[in-house]
Amino acid sequence: MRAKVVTIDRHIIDQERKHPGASGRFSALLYDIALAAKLISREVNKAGLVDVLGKTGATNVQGEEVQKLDDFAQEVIVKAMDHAGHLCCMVSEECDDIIPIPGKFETGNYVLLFDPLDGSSNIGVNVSIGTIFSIHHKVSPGRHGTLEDCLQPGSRQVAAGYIVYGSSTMLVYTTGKDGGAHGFTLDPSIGEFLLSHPNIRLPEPPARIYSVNEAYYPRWSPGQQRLVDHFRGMNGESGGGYKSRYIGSLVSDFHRTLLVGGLFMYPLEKRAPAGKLRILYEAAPLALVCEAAGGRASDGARDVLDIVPKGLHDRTPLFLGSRHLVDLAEQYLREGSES
Ligand code: P6P
Repeated sequence: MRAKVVTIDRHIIDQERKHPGASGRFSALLYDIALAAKLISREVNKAGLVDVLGKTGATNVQGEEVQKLDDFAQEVIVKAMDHAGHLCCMVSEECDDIIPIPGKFETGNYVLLFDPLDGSSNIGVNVSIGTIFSIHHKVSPGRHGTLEDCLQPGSRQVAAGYIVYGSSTMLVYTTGKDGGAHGFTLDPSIGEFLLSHPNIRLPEPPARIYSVNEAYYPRWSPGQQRLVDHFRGMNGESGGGYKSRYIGSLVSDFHRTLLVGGLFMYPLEKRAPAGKLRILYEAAPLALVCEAAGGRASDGARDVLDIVPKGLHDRTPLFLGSRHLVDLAEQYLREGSES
């Protein structure tokens, strides 16, 4: 029997109906994110055809060269989200400080935190890239968002998700553990995100895949080295039989992990003592999606969702994926620190 066609708008309305008294503001916020995703997808998918490649010469807070598509994605999201009255402020990887809602627009009770185009160094070589978003409730008094509204633990997110611009454009979102994680594939011929992956669950048993940049092996902790030795089946370790898959684009590496299982790692290392990936708009939103799909997300010692960041661009080590593999990583790191 043919599966029914469910657009993301229909899905959001159905989800909203499960929350009597919902204002509809939150649903409208998700529609606007889907709209921004369609606009970014259109540009990303023709990047090689028009002069959108190349660098603007500017650098962002991370000191990374900003590619023109980064600028475009940043601008699309801000302009799609700043005037609808849902938000009290925004936070972006591309901006040092909080992005306020212009005084001429109505403000709302949500905070949007996002990485407009993660993995942008891959744009020029046609490797999949992505947008990551996180939504919190406003907690401070007054109309405008403050640091207090932004620096919240990931466990308080009301929704989170990502868009991966790959062989197809997919949007995956969750409204938290009980809401499940759902994937929508963009049909560019009608400009609609259609439900293609309802209730995503990390498979058990997971694929025997570990994902990490092994070039940093010499700079890892002893526990991290022994963990990867285990996956490689070295030194008579009981492990082995794993494959290594590392794209170097967080959204792509996570999306594969979410669909087939395995373990994605970006551990700390001597040159990145706090890790590389940012808490608010990378680790925490992907952690919410991962946990909603039955997986786990850790910084190597504790749940990512419990971390309370001190700064907008704070970083964390990240272990994301199949529950028992994240547990195993914590075990090796704990034993490594005790030896
Ligand atoms: P490395 C891309 O620049 C990014 O922020 C993530 O998308 C990706 O997971 C990571 O950096 C790759 O970092 O050090 O392995 O090149």
